[in-house]
Parts: sequence; structure tokens; C-alpha cells
Amino acid sequence: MHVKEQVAKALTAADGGFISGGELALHLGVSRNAVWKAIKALKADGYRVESIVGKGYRLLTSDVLCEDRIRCFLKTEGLLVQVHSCVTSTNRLAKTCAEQGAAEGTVIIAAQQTEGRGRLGRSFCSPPDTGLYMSVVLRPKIPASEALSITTAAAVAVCRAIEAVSPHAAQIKWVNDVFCEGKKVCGILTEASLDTETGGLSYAVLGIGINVHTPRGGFPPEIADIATALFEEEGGDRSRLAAAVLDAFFEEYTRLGEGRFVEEYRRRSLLVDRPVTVKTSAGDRGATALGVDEECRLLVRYDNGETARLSSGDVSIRL
Ligand code: BT5
Repeated sequence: MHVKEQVAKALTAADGGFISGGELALHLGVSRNAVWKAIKALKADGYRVESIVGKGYRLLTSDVLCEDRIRCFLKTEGLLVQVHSCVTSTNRLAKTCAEQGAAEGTVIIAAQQTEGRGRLGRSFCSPPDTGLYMSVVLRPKIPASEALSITTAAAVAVCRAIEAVSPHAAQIKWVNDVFCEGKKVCGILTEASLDTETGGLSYAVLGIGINVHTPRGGFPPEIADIATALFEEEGGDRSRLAAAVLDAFFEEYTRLGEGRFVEEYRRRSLLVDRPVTVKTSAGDRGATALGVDEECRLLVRYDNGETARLSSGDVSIRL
């Protein structure tokens, strides 16, 4: 581990307290000059470090989104994480990388997206430095028909990560949204490319967008009533959250076929037993959500008594 990463780890562990340059140097077995250079490099990465003569160094905020800091928390091995300050869409970038041969576990994270994407051509609001926008290149050995399990495993992973790093309880709104206190805090978009020879997937890109802080001035009017964030303007740690999501996701992904997360997905589902509106090609239909099956399909009973198992689509709670 580089001196910079070790200093970042020590400052993080101090939890906002001061550590003197001498203490850091002794602890890491390097010179005070090496510590000073590491602090300078951390500041260039976006860390807000306060230095006071006679006291030492301390982190002013733990919310720094950068590769080194993510690595401080990440337990999963073999991931290649890149952090960008601003991109059009991390999913778009990850798809380009996947098409050029990027390995499974390539992770593209941005502090802002100018063209963040949702499903069905919708957009995902991704203002600067308030959210975590992340895409993971996957090369899953599953039939295309099981691609939904990537999204559903990710939804469970996001819930676990949110509960580990914030005070909130998290629930899943079938199929790809995570909610806290009745509002959307995260959206997931999995885009897959079919391998026409094998009928499997040549790659999939898992995109996750989480509102970490409420943007200054609030969310834009079109989503102000439905969106929420994990923290107000201060607080939170996007690097820690990113690592927690990745660790929780890869724990399930390595045994995706076993579907061990499905029980938790069902338990966290907020639509079950609720009156819902299902968007169909023939228009909106009123229904009741009856449950989620072993393949994470939503079982609904339409108001005319017909039942259906939905494996994709748009369902909203009917008020
Ligand atoms: C989604 O679509 O929610 C999937 C969002 C995936 C975003 C990630 S960010 C990283 C990666 N790169 C990308 O370009 N995308 C992925 P959908 O279920 O279609 O929901 C879209 C709808 O959610 C919009 O029409 C709005 O109503 C609402 N919405 C948009 N931005 C939001 C936000 N920041 N928070 C909560 N709701 C939002």
C-alpha cells in the first residue's frame, strides 16, 4: 500500500480527530516529509485535510469520492475501480469499455453525470457531488433469460449497504428502485449484450445511482415529491458507500444461480399486498400486487380478476 493510502486510512480511522505528523511517520515507518507529501497528494484528490501546528492533521469531512479511499474500505478482490469527476453516463462509458474487452469487475464511478439514464429512455438526475453514480462491467455465465437476477441482487446489495452506512431502513420497489421512508433513493439500470452464438450474455453493465446528499436548493421540481437522499447537505461518505455496495453485490453475484438473495428481496419488497397501477402496452391497468416469486417476478391480480407474473415493466403504487 502506498504512503498516501496508508495516511488516508489512518486519518479515516481517527474519525475527525487530529494525528500528528510525527505519530503518522512513526506508525507508517516513513519520514515526516513523506507524510507531508502524502497529505499534499490527498488534498489534490479532494480530501479536505486541516493542518494545525502542534496538533497535526485531521479530516474535515469524510465524504471524499476517490479510488484510494474506496480501496480503503473495499474487501472484494480483483475489482478495477476508476473514479471520474464528470461523465455523460457511467453506463455508457462502461458499455464502451466492455465492448473493447474490459474485464469483469471494471467499475466506473462518477461524481456527476450530464446524461444519467434510467429505463425506457428516461433520465436519472445526477447533480455534482451529491450522489454516487456507478457502473460495473460483468461477464455473467447465465442465460439471457436470467439477466433480471443481476438487477434484483443489486437491489438487495444496495439495501444492505444503505443500512450499513446510514441511519435509514431500505426497501425495494419492484423491480429496480430502492426506497427510504417511502421515497426513491436509488435506481438501478442493467443493460446486457447478447452473445448470439451461445444465447448467453457477452457482457452486462450494472448501473446504480444513489442520492447521497440532498442537492443544495433541493431536487428539481419534477422529482421533488418522489426523490429522497440518505443525508442532508453534510454527512455521508460516498467512498464507503461505494465499497459497501460493491462488497454486498459481489457476495451475491459469485453465487447468483443459487438465488440466496431472493428471500431477502421478497422480505424487502414494498409493493406486496398494495394496490398498484401496471403500465402495459394497452395502457394503465389497476391491480393488486400479490407477491414476488422465486425468480423475482411480480405476481399481480388485475382488477378484472386475471393474474399475471411480470418479469419487467413499470408498476407504481396506487394511492
Ligand atoms: C432508474 O430508471 O431509476 C435507473 C437509474 C439508473 C441510474 C444509474 S446512475 C449510474 C448508471 N449510469 C446511468 O446513466 N444510469 C445508471 P427508472 O426506473 O426508469 O426511473 C427513472 C425515473 O426516476 C425518472 O423518470 C424520474 O421520475 C425518477 N428519477 C430521476 N432521477 C432521480 C433521482 N436522482 N432520484 C430519484 N428519482 C429519480
